[in-house]
Amino acid sequence: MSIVTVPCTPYADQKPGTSGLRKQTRHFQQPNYLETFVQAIFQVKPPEGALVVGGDGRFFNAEAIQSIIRLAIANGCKHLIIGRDGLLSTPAASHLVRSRKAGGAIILSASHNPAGPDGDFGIKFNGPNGAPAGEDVTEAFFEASKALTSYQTIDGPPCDLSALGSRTVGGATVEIIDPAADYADLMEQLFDFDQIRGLLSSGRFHLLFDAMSAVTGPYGREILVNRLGAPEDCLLRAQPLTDFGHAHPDPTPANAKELVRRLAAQGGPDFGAASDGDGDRHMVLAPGFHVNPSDSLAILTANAELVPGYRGRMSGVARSMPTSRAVDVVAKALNLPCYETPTGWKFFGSLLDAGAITLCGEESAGAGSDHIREKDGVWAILFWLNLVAARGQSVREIVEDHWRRFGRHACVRLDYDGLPAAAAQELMAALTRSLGDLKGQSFGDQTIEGADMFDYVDPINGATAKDQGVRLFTASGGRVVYRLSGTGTSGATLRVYLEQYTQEAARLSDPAADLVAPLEALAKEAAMIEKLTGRSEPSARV
Ligand code: G16
Repeated sequence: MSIVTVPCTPYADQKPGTSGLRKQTRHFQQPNYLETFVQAIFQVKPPEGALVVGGDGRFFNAEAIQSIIRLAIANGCKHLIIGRDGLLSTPAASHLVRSRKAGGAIILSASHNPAGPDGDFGIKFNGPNGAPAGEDVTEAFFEASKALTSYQTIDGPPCDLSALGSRTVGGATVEIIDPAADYADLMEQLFDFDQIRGLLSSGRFHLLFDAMSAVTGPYGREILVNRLGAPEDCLLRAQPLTDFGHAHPDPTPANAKELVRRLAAQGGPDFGAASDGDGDRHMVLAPGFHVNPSDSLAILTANAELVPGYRGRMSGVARSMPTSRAVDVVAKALNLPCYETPTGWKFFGSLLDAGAITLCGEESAGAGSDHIREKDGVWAILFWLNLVAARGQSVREIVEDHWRRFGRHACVRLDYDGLPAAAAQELMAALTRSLGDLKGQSFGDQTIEGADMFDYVDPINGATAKDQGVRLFTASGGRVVYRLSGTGTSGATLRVYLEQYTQEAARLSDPAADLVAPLEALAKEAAMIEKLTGRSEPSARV
C-alpha cells in the first residue's frame, strides 16, 4: 500500500459547533468533505499513540470509517482501535481512550439528530483525556480546514470491521474490539450489580429499555441482560439500524411512544429508560411520570453516597448554565462546590481532570461523572436502577421525596426551530442591548430582578467563553435563559429555558408547564419573540 496525496479545494464552513462538526448527511457526502476535515484534525493533532474510532452506526458511518482509517495511516497512525462494525457509543469511546491510554478518538455521530441520506451526520475529536476537544482546538481545526489544498491517504481495499482481532494494514495495527465489553466492565466497578440483580430478579420490578434502534442496543443486551439477568424482552428497538428505523433518536417521551404506551398499560413495566443515537443522553420514566434531566442531576448528586463508585468521594458538581439550579440547592446542603459552565460537555473536561467535580450534567438529557469525559446515558440509567434498588422506592417516590426536601425547580424549554439565522442573531443582539432596561421591569406579576449575559472563565485553566446566553432572574425565584443552539444543521434554533422554583407543598407535583406559565409570558414579551421572528408559539416544548 502506498501513500497518495489527493489535491482538494478547501471548504469554508467546517466550523465545529457545540459538539463537533454536524451537517446534513448530503453535505458530508460532497467530494472530499469528510477527508478535508479529518486531514485538518491530523494537521492540528498529528496521530500520537493509538486512535480510537467508532460511531453510532448511522448512515454513512461505514464509508466514513474506511476513509478515516486510510487518512490516519497515511498521516502516521500506527494503531487504530475500532468498535466491531464501526460501532462505539460516545461514552464507550471516551472510556477506551482513557483505559487504553490512546492519543485520542474520532467519533462519528450527530447524536440525537435523525439519520439517513436526508438526516444528519457528524464528526468530533476527543483528546487523550477522553474529552471532546476544547474550543481552542476546534477553532484550530477550522482554520486548518480553510487552508487545505490536499490530503494524505493510502490506497488498498476496505478493511473488514466485522471480525474481532488485530490485522496489519499499511504497516499499522487495526484492532477490532467488542464495543460493549470494556464499558460494561467499567459499569460493574461503579454500581452495585448484586443489588440491581436482586431488584431485577425479585419478580416485583420490571424494566423496559428503549435503545431507539441506535448504538446502545448491544450495551443494553450486554449489561442488562447478560450481566444483570434481566429478560431479553426488557429491550426495545435494540438492533442498531443505519436510519434508526426512520425515527428520531432523541430520548423524549414524544420520541418513545411505544415505551410510554407500555409503561401506561395495566401490569406494564415499573421503570422505563431510553438513550439517544450515540448513547450519551438518557431518559428515565415511570408510569405516567418523566424525570426532568435537571432534576436527574440533582437527585443523582443527593443520593451519590448510595452508589459504591461515588461513596465518600464527591468533590464537587457542575451544571451547564441553562440547566436548572436544582443541583445548586443540593450542593449547598451537602457543602459541595458547584460550578456553572457554558452549554457543551467540553466545558466540564478541565474541572473533571482537576478533580474539582465528580458529577456534572445538562438540561439536554446529559449527566455524567469523572469515570469518563463524556455524558453517559447507560451510566445514568444504571445509577437510577442502583438508587431504586438501594432505596426500595419507585422512581416517582424518589423524585417527590427530593422535591419535598429541597424544593422543586420546574423547568420547560421552548425551541424555536428553523429561524433565519439573521433574525435569530438580531433577536439576541436586541435582547443584549436591552439588558440594562429590563432590570426592574414587570411583566404581569413577574418582576425582573437581574439581567445579564453569561460569560465564562474556566476556573482551572483561565480559558474564556463569552456571550453564552442571556439570563433574566425574577423576584419570585424564576429564571429565563435565551441562547442559540450550536447543534442544528439548518437555520437557527432559539432556545428559551424557563425555570421556576417552588417550595409550596400543594404545588410541588403540578405540571411543570403550569408552574412556569407566568415566566413564559414574560420570556416572549421581554425578547419580543413574535415581533422579531413572526412566531407566536415555539416549534417544540421540551
Ligand atoms: C450536545 C452537547 C451538549 C449540549 C447539547 C445541546 O449534545 O454535547 O453539551 O447540551 O448538544 O446543545 P445546543 O443547545 O447547542 O443544541 P449532543 O448529545 O447533541 O452531543
